[in-house]
Amino acid sequence: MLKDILAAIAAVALVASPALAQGEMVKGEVRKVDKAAGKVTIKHGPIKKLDMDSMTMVFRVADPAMLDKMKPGDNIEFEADRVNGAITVTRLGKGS
Ligand SMILES: [Cu+2]
Repeated sequence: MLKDILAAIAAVALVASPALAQGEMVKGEVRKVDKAAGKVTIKHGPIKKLDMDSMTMVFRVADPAMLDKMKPGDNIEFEADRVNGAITVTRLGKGS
């Protein structure tokens, strides 16, 4: 019983720990939001894991609700990854 509780607490701590849960955060500026297509254009900084330099490009979003939190001109921090071959915003940082 106590062991189960400790295991549950450890699991929560693991998820909540930014150092472990967080991937590479990228800084960017929103240029265009296309809700109909589920896409956003971002002028982004370098993304090491995708071997990308700074550029302006179109991203898909993992969750359409993310588009409601972005508007042109916003400075955001986000995480991007390749999902089914498409470069996708997988997470928005705090304050985005
Ligand atoms: Cu890019």
